[in-house]
Amino acid sequence: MIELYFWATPNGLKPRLMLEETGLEHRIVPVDIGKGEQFRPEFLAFSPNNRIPALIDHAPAGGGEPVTLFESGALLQYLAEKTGRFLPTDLRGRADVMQWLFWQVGGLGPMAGQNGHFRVYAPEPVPYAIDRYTRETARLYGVLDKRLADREFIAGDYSIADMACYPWVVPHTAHAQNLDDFPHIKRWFESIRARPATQRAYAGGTEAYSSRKLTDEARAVLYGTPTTPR
Ligand SMILES: N[C@@H](CCC(=O)N[C@@H](CS)C(=O)NCC(=O)O)C(=O)O
Repeated sequence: MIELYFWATPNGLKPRLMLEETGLEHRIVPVDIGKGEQFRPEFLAFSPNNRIPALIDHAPAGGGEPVTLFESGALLQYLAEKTGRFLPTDLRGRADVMQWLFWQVGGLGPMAGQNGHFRVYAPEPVPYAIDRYTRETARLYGVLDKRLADREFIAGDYSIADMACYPWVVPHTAHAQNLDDFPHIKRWFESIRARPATQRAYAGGTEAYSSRKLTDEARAVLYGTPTTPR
């Protein structure tokens, strides 16, 4: 049995997609990051970066102690290796998927994340930051669009690279990106959105596990204003 420590954010939804695609038996453990549950000692004991998603596999391959993991890219890779799915085993195919997985966790995720932060959550408008992260998000969309121009998915068949990127393209409107400007992303996005596993992940992922409105308390918890109870 796998426990996924989850909140319905783009990073949380990456392993959720993978669990739905593979059908691995799992249990969702909510971590309300708006309430500061990511700072609970029992969570920090295996997820020391105080962020979701994280995972505990109580039945790892070969037996033994449970495996604990944090960082969404590491979760996706682990689940792919556990199931033998969505990550090729040949040298070139695997390297291709892994470079795009790293591109997402090191680029698209953080840049789109800052884009969203300065647009939605910053306590005061910072035009330079909004401009900087909007342009950087657009640049990365351009890279992805070019990549998808002559292939169905990012690297070979549908893979963990696609599952890493998709949840960060879902909020494209909030990040001031128009998919009409990126026709290859648009086609890829629609095809992933139509997958039954994607439908299940989002149907079961966004209502019960999201902070509907960011309260001052949640803002303080998440962004470390002086009232943060750390
Ligand atoms: N690099 C991490 C980023 C994870 C991350 O930023 N998680 C956010 C939600 S999307 C979080 O848990 N934030 C809580 C906090 O900042 O305290 C990953 O890919 O897993």
